[in-house]
Amino acid sequence: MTKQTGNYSASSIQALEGLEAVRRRPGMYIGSTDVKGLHHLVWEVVDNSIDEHLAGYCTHIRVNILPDNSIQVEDNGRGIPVDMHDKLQKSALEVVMTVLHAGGKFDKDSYKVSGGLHGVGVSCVNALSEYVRVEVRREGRVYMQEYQRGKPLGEVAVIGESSARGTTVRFRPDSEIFETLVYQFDTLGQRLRELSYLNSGLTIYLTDERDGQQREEKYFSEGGLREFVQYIDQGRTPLTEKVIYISGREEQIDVEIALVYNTGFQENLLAYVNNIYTRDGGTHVSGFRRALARVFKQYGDQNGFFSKLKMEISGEDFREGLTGIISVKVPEPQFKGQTKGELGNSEVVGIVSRIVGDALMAYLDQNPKEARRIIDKIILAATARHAARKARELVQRKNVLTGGGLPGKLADCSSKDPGDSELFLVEGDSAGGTAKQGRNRFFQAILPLRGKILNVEKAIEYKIYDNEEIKNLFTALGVHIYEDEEGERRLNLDKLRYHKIVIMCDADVDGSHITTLILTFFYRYMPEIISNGYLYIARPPLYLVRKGKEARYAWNEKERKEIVEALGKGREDSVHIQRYKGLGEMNAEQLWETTMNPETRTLSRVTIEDASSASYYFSILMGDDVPPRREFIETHAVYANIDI
Ligand code: 0RA
Repeated sequence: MTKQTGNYSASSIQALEGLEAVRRRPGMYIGSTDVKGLHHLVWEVVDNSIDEHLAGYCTHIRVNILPDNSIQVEDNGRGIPVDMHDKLQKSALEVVMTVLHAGGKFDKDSYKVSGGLHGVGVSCVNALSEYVRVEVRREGRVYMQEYQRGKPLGEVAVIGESSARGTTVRFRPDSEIFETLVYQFDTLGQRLRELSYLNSGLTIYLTDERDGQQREEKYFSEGGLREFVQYIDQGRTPLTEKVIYISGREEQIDVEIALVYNTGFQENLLAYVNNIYTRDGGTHVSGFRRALARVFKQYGDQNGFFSKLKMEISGEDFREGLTGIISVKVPEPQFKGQTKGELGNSEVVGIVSRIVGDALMAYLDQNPKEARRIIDKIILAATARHAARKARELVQRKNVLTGGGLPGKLADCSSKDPGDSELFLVEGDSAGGTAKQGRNRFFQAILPLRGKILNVEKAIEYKIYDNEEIKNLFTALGVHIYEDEEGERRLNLDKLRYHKIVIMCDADVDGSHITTLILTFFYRYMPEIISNGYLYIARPPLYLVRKGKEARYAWNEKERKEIVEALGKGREDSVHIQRYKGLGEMNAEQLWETTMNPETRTLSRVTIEDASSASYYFSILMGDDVPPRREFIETHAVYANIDI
């Protein structure tokens, strides 16, 4: 990155809004007040330190989880300015900390935009914290100010001298605001590792100082994206030795890309804009795909490699077994879409496409052996896609011939109106049996799924249609896949038989693993089911609390405590508490009452965002070492927040 010129002074800070608004509607600023929002506070502060790195000033960041779940972020950047603010007659430090959007980030000339998605500023963190202490080392001195719920506890004070530079922000999230105050080391570590790959040369430490949980990790990457792509692809077999690395800059937009091809069949593209993961891609991804297809097509044609191929090649064929990281830095990013996970800036398509096109063509010319291997893989992909189409058509035609016979394992409902009908996908035959007894057979159908269904992230498409469970799913749902004019796979929903499809698995690690597998399947092969809002996750209760004849269910710790309070006057030993580990521990009546009855159950609707996270974690974690993956899935089991 180039160093920013243009001196920053207090006068370029614009005062916009008070912090009261943030406390009144925290969700508007940090998304939510659950565990995700809690972690968002850390990203707000760390983003500022990363900005300092991007501007060429910061080399080290330390993030500490303190014993009381406070967070401390320390960097060696320039330090927040401390000069007097002309209009407000206050120290710039106080303005940055207490005025919303005063980070100077609205002022393009004086500050590099890093976030765009986050980027609500450290003042938000201040507003949502019980206590904040900020220390600035700048121009030989150490400055300090403290705050309570956003309000200064005193003036900015000089508390010492130092030749070092930088900022230290310590904050304790407000228990009046957040539903949980407990930080997760792994969540912080995952993102900080990602940030170290995206910002090579930057050293980040994460330290847990909580009682009994003391540990420290260091994240540093010399090779940046080259190492990141290898990290993600570990556990897969590479097709070529070297990572293909591309970088360039045009019209103030930096483009950096690292690619490897493996012998697998999935495309794994992670795309970032200003260090933020863009789950829905956007113009940077379009530009990349366009160049990839164009260059390989041209190279293959010029060398006559495609001459024997009978079928046409589609865009997807160039990306089978491709793992890639795309990172662009855009001064004024525009994010689109419902979750703002898609880059909208149209000028980026051409820029990325040109940079990738030139670099890739040069790579192919200089590495004919690798080029040939990738071309062979593309030919194989095109051939396999045709085989998959045949296999699919075979399965789908068979259904038509047998009069659309439904799978034997399906206990169908009697209603034929999809709008009323629900299909429960139940883990295992035994829970499936209980669900069959407990259901309302008029509108609820049960399809038991055996154990772990095929891990579709690792399977080639035509094999999918050999899999009994998956065939059953297609026929039970009444949907079929076809290819549109551009050769992209689409799902025909005209004959969809249920408008609620409910994944019902145990509330334990294996259960969430299976849920994640099923989500990934829908995400990869039936995204239309998710985007139409037809996919749900059932939420079985975690506890049954009993006292005499009275029995109540609890879905979380808080409810359990409330029930113990109500039934047993707060004494755990005066009530009987049963912890449900699996659906199998409930009888049919209990399962109906807690998990299936529309009047009393809790269902979470799955969003594309949930499913794409499931798939993202799989793509990162589907190496061959099972234990860390299990642990991760346990802490990150994906559930939507919408209760219905
Ligand atoms: C406003 C302006 C400048 C830097 C910062 C804020 C800043 C904020 C944070 C928060 C954590 N670490 C930080 N480091 C810097 C620009 C400073 C200048 O031009 O001298």
